[in-house]
Amino acid sequence: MKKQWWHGKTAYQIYPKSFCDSNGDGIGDLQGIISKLDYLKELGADILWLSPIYVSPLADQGYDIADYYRIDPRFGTMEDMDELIAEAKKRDMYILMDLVVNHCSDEHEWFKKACEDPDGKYGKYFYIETVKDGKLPCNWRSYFGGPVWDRLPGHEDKYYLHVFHKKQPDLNWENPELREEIYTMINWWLDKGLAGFRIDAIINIKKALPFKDYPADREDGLTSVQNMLHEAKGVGEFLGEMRDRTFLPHNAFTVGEVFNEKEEELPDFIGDNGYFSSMYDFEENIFGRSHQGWHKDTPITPDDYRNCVFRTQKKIGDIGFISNIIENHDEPRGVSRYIPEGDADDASKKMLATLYFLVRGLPWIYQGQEIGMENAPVRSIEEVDDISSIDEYKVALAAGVSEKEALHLVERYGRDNARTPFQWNDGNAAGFTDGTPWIRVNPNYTAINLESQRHDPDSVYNYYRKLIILRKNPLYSETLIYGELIPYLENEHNVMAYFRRSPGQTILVIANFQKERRTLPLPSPVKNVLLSNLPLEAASYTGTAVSLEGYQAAVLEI
Ligand code: TEU
Ligand code: CA
Repeated sequence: MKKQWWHGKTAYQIYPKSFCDSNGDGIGDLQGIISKLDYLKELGADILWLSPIYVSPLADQGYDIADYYRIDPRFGTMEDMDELIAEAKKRDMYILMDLVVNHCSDEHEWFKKACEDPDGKYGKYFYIETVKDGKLPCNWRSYFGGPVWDRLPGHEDKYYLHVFHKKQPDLNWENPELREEIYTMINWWLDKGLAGFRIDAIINIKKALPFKDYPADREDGLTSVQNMLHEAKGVGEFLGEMRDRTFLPHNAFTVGEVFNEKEEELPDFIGDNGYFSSMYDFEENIFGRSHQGWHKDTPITPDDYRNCVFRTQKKIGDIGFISNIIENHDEPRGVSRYIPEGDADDASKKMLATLYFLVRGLPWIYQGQEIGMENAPVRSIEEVDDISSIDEYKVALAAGVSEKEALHLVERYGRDNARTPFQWNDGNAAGFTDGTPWIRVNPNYTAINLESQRHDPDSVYNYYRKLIILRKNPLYSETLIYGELIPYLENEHNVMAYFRRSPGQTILVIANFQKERRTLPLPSPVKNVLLSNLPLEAASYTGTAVSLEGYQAAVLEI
């Protein structure tokens, strides 16, 4: 694998709507982000990905774009965007935007024109089918519930495809004219100085055609889109064309949101000449998921988490550089998901940080993760914003789950968990806004906020800073960035440990992933303790073993 400029960086995801509100309207915005660039620099973030801020009706919080060339006034202006790019550059930071091109908004000009003339130029930008006797072209289920077909506004017998929300009509990538529109837009943004993109839901752009039913996987007679994706062939033709027409000529950094990739295609996706620079590891995220819905999901244990991480590491090997996360704007907070219920505290949060941050690949921090933000309680479905959660809540109730349990599922898995405002301090709305926040603030903001951690050397925040500094430390960076990852004690219950090995240097990352203390064997004496989330006295590690407190992690040069 060729070395790249970004391999030693730290990446950070900003969900603009919930990051920092600069004008008191309760919605995070670009000027808010600009005002926090020095904070992000202090943390050690280098690459910043912004979730969508384009013009949008926000049916799916901006992942439904109505104008790819304009910033939504709620978030600011194009001048603000240019200022952010310029200010980031001054700080040696890189800005990525979200490339959402599997679909646009039903309020996009293209879709409006398609409704006027379904058989014309713009009708061909979408999948529009004539439906006779009410039989839909296929029985796929939208990711957000219900059929993927809705009637085309103004037409009785025409339906359009949307694998996501009905306000997100799928763009027809089989149409070269549509693809040209996309490439022009991408180049326009890259010419403005963007460092690249995070690429949304991109595996969905290639459908298995012609449309056909797959065996129903629920009582509703519908089937998960993923059953179709397994059969879809040729996505690489589109991805390779997009890379060659846009990313490559700009030497852009790109990271794909890829689910359902085929293992044999990994070199094509993230190899040295891959479609993307990187892609996210979602093994931990999809673990235990059921097509039946959240009420049938299997919660993940520490051993499951470890096995998922190692499965990805084994799969990727030296093919490319995977992007590692514990959460994002679609997922619950990592510390609430991967640490056994009731055990999330500063020590265990730092342990989890150590484990994911030092595996091979590009480490990503999602806004608020660096201060240990947790899932938020849900009192009623009325206070839930996430369309995915609302659908899953209904599915659970329909399956006979009690309302209390259905709400608990939303607390456990809902996307609002990652979208409650960043907790800057213990003031009004956690310092996120001087106004009324668009979404409820996690009531634990008085205990978990940046201000209370920033100057505390033992805080979760400063532990993340130590991790970032360690990974960039020239004494260890070659090993921590490029060193081979070799699992250690991988069948030991509630242990996660791995070597990072480069010629002449071996670093052991070892964690006791449970409350009870334990002593674990060491393969050779400790030369240096590089980091630990709890005090690690010399007496606790001899040549043959190391004693670890509950949820203690240690990074040891051996
Ligand atoms: O998510 C793509 C995706 O895989 C979704 O099916 C995801 O599993 C779902 O959102 C979980 O509820 C991307 C974006 O990250 C997400 O925020 C958008 O809602 C979605 O695409 C549509 O753009
Ligand atoms: Ca605002």
